[in-house]
This record gives sequence, structure tokens and C-alpha cells, in this order.
Amino acid sequence: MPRALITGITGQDGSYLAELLLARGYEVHGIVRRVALEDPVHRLRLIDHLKSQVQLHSGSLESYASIFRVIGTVQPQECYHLAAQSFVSYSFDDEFSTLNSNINGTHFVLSALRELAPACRFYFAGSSEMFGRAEEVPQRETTSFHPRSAYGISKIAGYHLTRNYREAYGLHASCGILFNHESPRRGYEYVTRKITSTAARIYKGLADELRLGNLDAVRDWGHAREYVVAMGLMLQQATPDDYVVATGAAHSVRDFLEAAFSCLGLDYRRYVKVDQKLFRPAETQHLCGNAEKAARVLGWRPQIGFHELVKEMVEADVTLLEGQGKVVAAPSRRL
Ligand code: NDP
Ligand code: GDR
Repeated sequence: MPRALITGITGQDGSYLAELLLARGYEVHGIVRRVALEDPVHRLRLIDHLKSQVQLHSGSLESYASIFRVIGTVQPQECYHLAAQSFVSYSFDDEFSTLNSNINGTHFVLSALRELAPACRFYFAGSSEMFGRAEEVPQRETTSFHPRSAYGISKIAGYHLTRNYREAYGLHASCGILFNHESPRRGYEYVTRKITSTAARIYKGLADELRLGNLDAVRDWGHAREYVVAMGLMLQQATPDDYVVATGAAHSVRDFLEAAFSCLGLDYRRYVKVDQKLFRPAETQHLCGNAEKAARVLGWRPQIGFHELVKEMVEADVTLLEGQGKVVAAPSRRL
């Protein structure tokens, strides 16, 4: 039975990846923060249905000792490093913690693997935010980087660390340069889930407005359930490498709004207020990926289209409200 370790197993991607690996017969271990073990109802809610099948270990990106201990105990054959401060907006509020956690955390995992499990195959969660103010559209593996946030900078550092461990120490280390991927498990602070959860509340008469920033921002949105498949495929290749994972279709925030509200028979223009406070100090430009290499080498192709994704998210948020019969707790972080 292959043994995998997932950092960030409590997040959107971690939960889908754990499901995928369990279905393929893996022994799955996850690193979670100590507070998650103390508050499982809230902090482990995305993997609640998997709790009896995965083995959780406490650790944090800030502590080399904790990462070293878990990797030494688990001796993974595959390691998926997904944990990160992943909210780009927040990286403008606190550059220091974003850079510290994301860069050091990746370095700690790589260094511990090199020392304790050098044959382990490693996946790093890179991002389209590395392209930032992109010089070409669509972006591919060879497009140069021009990050527009501390988050983007931290992911470029992780990308270079991964590549350096591959070249200098022979680690089977790959980097997925993933474009935005969403699902009903997306955090409420990201624009897609903010839109679908608020549209559902408006539909149910629980809210009457939605405040957003830049409606003209463009993203390449895919479904997280499909993107974790690409992560797994990268680690099954004989040779480690880096891959763009994307749909190749670009949509604006306005397109997403239109699609989500019209699923509920609503006109978004009646409810949306543009709030200058929600604009970012620097924006990326027309992010849209070319995943031709992933298709050619990995055989990975996305199947779920934009409207199907939006519909699934909207329906899930309506069901959540109906199922609970009460207002879903407002998101705690600044939106
Ligand atoms: P989430 O924000 O849903 O999950 C992030 C995970 O990282 C959570 O499990 C979180 O734990 C954990 N984490 C954060 N900080 C720490 C820390 N200091 N110590 C230990 N664990 C920590 O992100 P996604 O699942 O969406 O994304 C997974 C990865 O992929 C991230 O690295 C993200 O940057 C990257 N990525 C995501 C894309 C997307 O569109 N979703 C696109 C490209 C890259 P906790 O629950 O305790 O907070
Ligand atoms: P992103 O996702 O920054 O692409 O990072 P997010 O959903 O936060 O923003 C997408 C775009 O929407 C615009 N926007 C708003 N965004 C938020 N969050 N809230 C708003 O009210 C709002 N109004 C407009 C933003 O300006 C932006 O242009 C995600 C994360 O998952 C990263 O971890 C990952 O690396 C990248 O995707 C690829």
C-alpha cells in the first residue's frame, strides 16, 4: 500500500486529494495544526467524512522540528505540499507572515525529506499568481514570472526551492503551476464562493447586497476535484517536472456573477455594490493557462466547464442553507 503525506489536508485541495488517494488504496497521512485537533468540528470539517481513514499528525509550517518529526515518523513515499497562507488579499495585509510561512514551510518540508526520506516523491503547489503581470496570454511553463503580491513572490521562491532540490540533490520534486480552481469546498473569502454563498443567501431572503472589488478581473477557473488528479499524475512520472494546470478559458468576475445569479433567476446588478476597499494595491493581468504539456505528458484534460462549476457551487450553497435551516455563520476573515 503506497504511503502519502499531505500538508494542508484540511483545505479545499487537501480534502479532495485525500479522497482520491484513499480511493486508490493509499495509506494517507496529513499534517494539521494542533488547534485543528482541539476543534475538529470546525477545523476538520472538510475531512470529517474521512477522519477514520486518514492518520493526522500535528505540525505547522512555522516549525521545522514538527515537520522533521512527522516526516521521520511517516516515512512517506509521496508528499503533497499544499499547506500555505493561500489568500492573496491577505498577503497585502501581512507580507511578513505570508513570506515566512510559505517560503520557510516549503524549505522545511524539502530539507526534512532530503534528510529522512530522499526517495519520496514531492509535489509543490505552485500558482498562476507567479505569472502576475503576465507577458503573454495564455501562460505556459516557459512564461516568465512577474509576481504582483507577497503571495506570488512566496510561490516563486517555493518553485525555485523545488527545482533546486531536484537538480542539486536528485529529489523527485515537481511543481504544479495551477490556475484558480474552485468547488463547494472553497473558502468563503475567495471571490467565487463569496458570490455563490451570498447569491444563495439573497435567494433565501437572508441578505440583500453583495460587496465586491474589481469586477473586471479575469481568471481561468476550473474544478478542484479535477485539479488534484493532475497532482497525483505528476508524481507517477518517471522524471519530475513542472506543469501548468488550467482550463484555457478565461472569464471575468462579472461573468461569474452573471452565471451564478442567473442560476437562481436573479439579476446580479440589483444586488452588487462595488467597494473600492476591496480592490488590491496591485492586480494580475489576464491570467489564462495553456495546459498543453499536462495533456501531452500526463494525459490530463479538464472535463468540467465554467457553467457546470458555477451551478454546482450555487446549488451546494442553497442546499447548505436549506439543510441547516439557519443562517450559515458569516466568514470570520476580512473579505
Ligand atoms: P486552502 O486555503 O483551502 O488550504 C490551505 C491549507 O494550508 C489548510 O489546510 C491550512 O490549514 C493549511 N495551512 C495554512 N497555514 C498553515 C500553517 N502555518 N501550518 C500548517 N498548515 C497551514 O487552499 P487550497 O486547498 O485552495 O490550496 C492548496 C494549495 O494550492 C495552497 O498552497 C495554495 O496556495 C495553492 N494553490 C491553490 C489554488 C486554488 O485555486 N485553490 C491555485 C494555485 C495554487 P488550516 O485549515 O489549519 O488553516
Ligand atoms: P485569487 O483568488 O487572488 O485569484 O487567488 P480570489 O478569489 O481571492 O480573487 C480572484 C479575483 O477576484 C477579484 N475580486 C475579489 N476577490 C475577493 N477575494 N473578494 C472580493 O470581494 C473580490 N472582488 C473582486 C480579485 O481582485 C481577484 O482579481 C486564488 C487563491 O486560491 C490562490 O491561493 C491561488 O494561488 C490563485 O487563486 C491561483
